[in-house]
Amino acid sequence: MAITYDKIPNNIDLASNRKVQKALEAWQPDFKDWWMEMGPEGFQQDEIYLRTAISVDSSGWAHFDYVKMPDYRWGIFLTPPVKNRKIGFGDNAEMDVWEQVPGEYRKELRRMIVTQCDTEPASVEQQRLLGKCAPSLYDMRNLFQVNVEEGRHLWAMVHLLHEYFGKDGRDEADEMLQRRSGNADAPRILEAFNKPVEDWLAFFCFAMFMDRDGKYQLAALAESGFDPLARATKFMLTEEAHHLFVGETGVGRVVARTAQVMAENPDTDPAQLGIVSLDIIQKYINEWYTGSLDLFGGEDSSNAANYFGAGLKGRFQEMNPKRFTEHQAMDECYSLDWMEDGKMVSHEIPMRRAMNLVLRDAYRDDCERAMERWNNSLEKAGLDFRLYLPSQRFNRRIGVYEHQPFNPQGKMLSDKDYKDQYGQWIPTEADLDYVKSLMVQVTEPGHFAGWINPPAKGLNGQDVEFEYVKFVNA
Ligand code: BYC
Ligand code: FE
Ligand code: FE
Repeated sequence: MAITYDKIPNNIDLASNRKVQKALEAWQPDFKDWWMEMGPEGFQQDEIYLRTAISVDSSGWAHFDYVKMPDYRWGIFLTPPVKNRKIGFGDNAEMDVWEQVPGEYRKELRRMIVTQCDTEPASVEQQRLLGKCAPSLYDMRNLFQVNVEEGRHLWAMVHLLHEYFGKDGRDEADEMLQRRSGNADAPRILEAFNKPVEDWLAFFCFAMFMDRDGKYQLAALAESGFDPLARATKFMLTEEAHHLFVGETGVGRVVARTAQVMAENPDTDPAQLGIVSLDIIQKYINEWYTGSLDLFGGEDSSNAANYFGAGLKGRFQEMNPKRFTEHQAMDECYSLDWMEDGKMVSHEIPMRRAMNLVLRDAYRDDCERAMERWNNSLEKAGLDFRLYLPSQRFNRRIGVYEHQPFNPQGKMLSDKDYKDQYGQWIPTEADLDYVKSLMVQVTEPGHFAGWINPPAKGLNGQDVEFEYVKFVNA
């Protein structure tokens, strides 16, 4: 499917749909204003080595060149339609997929699309100051790549709102540019998208854990019986893979650096060595991983059951027969323990109501795999320390464990013990200040801040020493 480069790059033949084209063209200047106000601060005139989608087939969608961020071609790209596609699961299974919003599920679809959409600009807002303390040009470029693509994901979802939800959709699209991460009066919808990402370890954890939640949510929506949503999210996933790479290898490079320096200086305090201690890295993992668990919603959820039953949101790789051969999920249960009347009680959740959990389990397994990789570098350095994912009960703000004093091992403590020990598990002000003190901007090509290793190789076949960002005033 060819992409046309009119005012709004697209592969949906926008020119033949004048009404939607006009609505989106009216939205575009507001998007650009938002980008200049809330996008990466201070680098809008610089030349960034970015990839841009120029076609949607797997071979040619990523075109690399120097681009000023405001000139990035944000556009609307859907994966090609699958002929005669049928709804794969739930009560409407085997019916033709919907090309228009089915009236009976309009509210649910609108809500899911709005929630998904809102996270995309939110993340750009959260990360807007990080360029100023990027540990290398390579990393700075990756940050900006992630940012422009999240901007494009906003476009992808706004297109759905404009094309399929009429006036309501246009109003929702306008509000996307009015809410602000962390703003008391008009915050972003999901709580975790309201805290600023203030240092690069937090950014790497964000891309590792939050963007990975995004991957699983998008994958669940890519199974949707509402075909335009499935096709939009499928293409977003191809871009998302790089964000996860940035997060996983980013944390991995910090872990490897710490391991290496500690192995060389076994008796020195990491703070004297200008590296992030493994304790602090574990605290960051605790904070961002538990925050990401909340993004899956409650463990026992009637919303999730409705979405699955209607065929709107599936499981991860729902149609992969190696994962699922049965697409009704009617007769099984998911057992889970939680507190009731002061005791841990085993509960049987009907499987459809446990769909947030089922999706989250696939996510957790994916995170465990990354954890093993990071631990490999600790093992190689001869260190005994191992990083781990905390219990699902720890530090939760949503669901059956919310606001209960469980420790990272999942054991319930007294409120006092919990409060006293919290700073051993979650970064304290002092930890955050220390990590911030390490953040210095490094702009010499091929050079890296001392707290992080260089990557194994450069991007798109370029050397690590490549000039990934060219400053106009340099
Ligand atoms: N914060 O039935 P429940 C991404 C509310 S990230 C605040 O348990 P449900 C990205 C809920 O609204 C992926 N409120 O949950 C990453 C409900 O309210 P009502 C974003 C929350 O609905 C990095 C009540 O609690 N995509 O793409 O099954 C960079 C009970 O809810 C939260 C999506 O989220 C929360 N965390 O699941 C850039 C996909 N959780 O009805 C981008 C679309 C729940 O009582 N969204 N509540 O008023 C969804 O599928 C669902 O809305 C959720 C929640 C999975 C988020
Ligand atoms: Fe995204
Ligand atoms: Fe992302």
